This record gives sequence, C-alpha cells and structure tokens, in this order.
Amino acid sequence: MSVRIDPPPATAAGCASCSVANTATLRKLGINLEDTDYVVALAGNPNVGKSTVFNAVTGLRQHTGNWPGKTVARAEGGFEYAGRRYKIVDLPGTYSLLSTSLDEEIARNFILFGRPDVTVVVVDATRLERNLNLVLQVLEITDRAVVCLNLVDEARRLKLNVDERRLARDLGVPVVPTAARQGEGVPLLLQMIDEVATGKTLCRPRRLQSEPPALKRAVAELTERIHQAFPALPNARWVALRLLDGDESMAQALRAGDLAELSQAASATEPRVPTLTAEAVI
Ligand SMILES: Nc1nc2c(ncn2[C@@H]2O[C@H](COP(=O)(O)OP(=O)(O)OP(=O)(O)O)[C@@H](O)[C@H]2O)c(=O)[nH]1
Ligand SMILES: [Mg+2]
Repeated sequence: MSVRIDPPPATAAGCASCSVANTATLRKLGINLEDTDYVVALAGNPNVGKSTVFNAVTGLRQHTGNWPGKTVARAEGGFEYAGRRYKIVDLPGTYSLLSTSLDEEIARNFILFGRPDVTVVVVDATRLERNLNLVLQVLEITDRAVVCLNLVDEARRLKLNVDERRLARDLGVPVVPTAARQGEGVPLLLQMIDEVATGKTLCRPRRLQSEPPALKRAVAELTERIHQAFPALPNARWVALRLLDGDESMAQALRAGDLAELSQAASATEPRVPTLTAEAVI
C-alpha cells in the first residue's frame, strides 16, 4: 500500500491532527466526549463481528446504554493509541443506510450529523458482495473510513482469497484483514484508524462517477435548494440523492424538522478542520 500525502494549504486553519467530529451534535446524540480526542463509529451488516471488534479494541473500557429517546441499545467504549484518546461507538447492524428502519436511521444520523473522525465498516470476508453495499453507502457520506475485513479465518477455511490491496485501491480507503475473535489484525486496524483520524492517511473514496446528465442536473438543483433551506446540513448532496430515490423517511425528517434540528446542532460547532485538499493514493 502506498500513501502519498501532500501538505494542507498554508492558509488552512487548524491542522490535520485535530478532530473534525461535530461535538455539539455528538452530545445531542448522547455521546460523552470527556477525555476524548477522536470519535470512531463502528458500522456493519448484522452478525459480521462488530461487537467482537469493539471488545477486542476496548477491552473492559466500555459501557452500554440506549440511544437518546430510543429503545435501541448502544455500546460505547474507549481506547488509546500513540497517546491519543479515542471513543468508539458500536452502531446498530444494518444492511444499508437508507433509513427504512430505526436501526438504519440511527446509523445514518450518527455518520451524517455526528461526523465521526473515522467510520470503521466491518465486513464479512465470506460474504463480501452483499457487505460492500453498505461500504459504498458509507463512502457516499464520509471520506474518512476504514474497512475491517473480518472473518478472514472463515474465508481461509472456505478457501476464499480476498485481494485486500486491490479492494483498498478500488474503494479508496484502507482495508485491514482481521479475525477479531482471535485478535488477528487488530493492531493494524488500530494503526489505520489512527492514521485516518490524524490525517496521516487521506482517503479518496469511490463515489458514483457517471451520473446521467438529467440526474446530475436534478441533484445539483436539489442540493442547492437543500443548502438554502438548511445551510448547516452536512453533505446536502447525499440528502438530495436520497430524496430523488424516493426515501420517504428522509422527506419526513426534512418536513418534521428533525434534520434541521440536528444540522443546527452541527452548525453550533463548526468542524475544527476544514476539508483537506491533500491527496492520498491508497
Ligand atoms: N470465526 C470467526 N468468528 C467471529 C469473528 N468475529 C466474530 N466472530 C463470531 O461471529 C459471531 C457474531 O459476532 P458479533 O461480534 O456478535 O457480531 P455483530 O456484528 O456485533 O452482530 P450484531 O450486533 O448482532 O449485528 C459471534 O459468534 C462471534 O464470536 C472472526 O473473526 N472469526
Ligand atoms: Mg453486535
């Protein structure tokens, strides 16, 4: 894996080693940020080993509760790497972020509005095709992600060989093979989380490339209108794409003001770092 990093422009405020997490929204989403330098979200399909990864990373430094106002359980925990203090949140297992269920809505809102410093997407190496759907959706929302290619021991047993370097190149984010139950690959996972959080590795995620002209126009027009109505909303383009896809829960969230409320919290604390223009090749 080769990583090239150009320095951020001299005019940029802040630095690559500062957190971009949105503290006001994260507090609203029930995350206690005391003694925390960086926030990591752990996403993935159901039953791919998210909690096993979470336990391997946090050990006993964890506690469970519910998402604010919901009956959905949430585990959060902490770890330290190279003297930096991380908070990691185990999101509900979901096949997509299209908010067709409460679990999906929670995961989507956390990644979209909480803007975690890094989103780790745990995937099942024996069911890659199905799992990549969620990875691509996460990469539409954030460009700070690490793919944790879990269950590689099972894949080996089934004589499945995943070319993780190629996958990392194609996705534009680091891919770390793990067998979390045995702790295999966990040190490298921590290293890559740290590299993405601190800006040492910059991702260039794969996004929808060849939109037909009509879709491009519609997305641009709608994105502009969403920007005007909700200036603080991060990633209005993704919201526009969801609306054009007929996502009724997204339309409802806009109508009911849920998105406005979260995006206002988002604007209360601007990210401490502007989007970096540096380029990374993974
Ligand atoms: N062989 C093997 N089993 C694993 C690995 N990681 C997790 N498991 C097992 O897979 C099962 C599911 O793991 P969990 O960590 O509960 O998965 P999860 O994604 O948190 O599941 P949900 O929260 O229900 O969505 C458990 O029996 C784990 O012991 C791995 O790397 N290799
Ligand atoms: Mg779990």
